[in-house]
Amino acid sequence: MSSWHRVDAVVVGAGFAGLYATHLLSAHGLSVQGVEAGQGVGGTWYWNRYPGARCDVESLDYSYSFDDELQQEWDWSERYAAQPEIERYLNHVADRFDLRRHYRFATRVVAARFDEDRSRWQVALDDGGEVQARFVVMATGALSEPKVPTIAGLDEFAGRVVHTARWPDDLEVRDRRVAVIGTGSTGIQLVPALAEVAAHLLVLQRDPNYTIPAGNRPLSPDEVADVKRRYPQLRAQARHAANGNMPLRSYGGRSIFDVSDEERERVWVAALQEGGAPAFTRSFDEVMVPGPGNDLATQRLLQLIDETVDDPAVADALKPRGYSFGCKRVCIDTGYHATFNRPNVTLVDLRATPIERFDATGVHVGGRHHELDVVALATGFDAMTGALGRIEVTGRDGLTLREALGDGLRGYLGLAIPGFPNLFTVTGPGSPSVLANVVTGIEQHVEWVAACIGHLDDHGWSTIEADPEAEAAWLDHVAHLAEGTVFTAPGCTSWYLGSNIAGKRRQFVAYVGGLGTYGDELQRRTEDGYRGFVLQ
Ligand code: N01
Repeated sequence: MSSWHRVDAVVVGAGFAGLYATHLLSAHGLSVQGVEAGQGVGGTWYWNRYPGARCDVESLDYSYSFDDELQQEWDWSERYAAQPEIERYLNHVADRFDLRRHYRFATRVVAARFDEDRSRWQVALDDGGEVQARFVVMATGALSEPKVPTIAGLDEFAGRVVHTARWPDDLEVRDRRVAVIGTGSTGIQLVPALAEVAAHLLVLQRDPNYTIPAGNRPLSPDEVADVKRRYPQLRAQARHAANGNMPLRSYGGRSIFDVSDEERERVWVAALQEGGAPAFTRSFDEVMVPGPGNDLATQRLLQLIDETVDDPAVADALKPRGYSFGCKRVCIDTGYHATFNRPNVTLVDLRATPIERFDATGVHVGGRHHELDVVALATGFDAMTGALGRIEVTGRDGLTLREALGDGLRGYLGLAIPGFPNLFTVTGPGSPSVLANVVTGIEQHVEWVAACIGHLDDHGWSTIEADPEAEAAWLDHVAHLAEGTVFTAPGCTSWYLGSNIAGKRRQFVAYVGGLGTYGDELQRRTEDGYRGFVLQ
């Protein structure tokens, strides 16, 4: 690449958000330079290649809606697609819309500086290349910056240590002695898959999680055809739904206190058999509302552990304590608790016996030494702001994004941060993002960004920037909506609240009011002359 390469827009990332942004902006006649750290497209679905990786939104729903031919021609094989299938899908999308030609792969954006005189971003790449662009679209993902904990002696361990979000293709786990640290959504998927092949699996668990059976299964040709026939209507409904999902099934709509204990149990047995989060979370109106209904749901999921796990002491150790169902992101699983009945799986409750230290050959914990070949860190992410803070972004008056973020969240509508003109965040902090079907949220944001750029051009504006007062009011509104919900209940800690990262302020990351309501709000503010933004 020549020293200065000029384009209209730089798009950072080639996941669902980056690919669609690149497609739509170039379809609108803009020149686009995409930059992606991975060797290929996929984003989350490129990096998270660990055994068992699978989406928890149904595949017919967790896919682009912007092109009807695309959704008609692609056939998903399972109710919940596994990582290789989603990666294949995104490769298909990249080929179909000829998106690779816009990208530099295996390249990172290391810095971006706003040149106030020219109203241009100067974007520096780690291969020495530099790009000058009017717009920067941060399609960097909410959960893309791995959290690697510091654990005594782990750097002395002579075997392989891998984070699940950087799982190497050449890692051999068959017939090996493997330890997993972390039992969130990732660990809960990884553990059953590893147990099938490893000689021995040691699960090092700090906080256990509540989990609901996924009920994954092959999709029948009839149900695929039925959804494809109804796609236009279902996708439109998803855009207005609180969770951004298509109404593939109907749930609940009644109070848990209007039914007998027997009826409640009948509904929950059916929900757990059907599988998937919504069947349970939406079975009754109060399941996800702090109080007695949520308490009953919590008790039912604890009972499920007792029903599944043979050894009562192991069952007890697998039970979450001190927080209720719904506080952390709801996990869905395929045989997670039953895995602990296998003879080759050992659970260590780190709440009772913390890790003493690792050494060259394994780990000392609970007064025992366990020999290991592989340590898998399913320890999560520096969510929402981690990937943004990693890039040296400098906006107006030398303000850096890292300074602007400080110990918390920034962002107006999850789209823009004051002081950083013409820089957009896709599904950023304070938007529904991680609480909704993120593909629906991505389409909503990317389409807004493309229309916004069109508006600037049509009216001769050179920059758009979030107003600090509008941002502060929006973040207050986001925090206010989260108050009194299951996500912020007393005793609750989660990456949703930033509490997995030392030094982060406790602050809920997403807009709880629902994707449809958010979309209406966004539209009103846009039609009201881009209220809350400054156009120059
Ligand atoms: O990460 P997490 P994740 N010592 O932060 C433990 C999405 N996702 O990768 O809770 C010991 O939830 C930590 O313990 P504790 C989804 O949105 C989706 O699992 O801090 N343990 C916890 O158990 C999800 O919510 C899908 O006590 C340590 C775990 O590591 C999000 O990604 C699949 C530790 C981290 O759990 C993140 O999930 C996978 C330490 N020092 C992920 N540090 C699907 O679509 C951390 N832990 C299905």
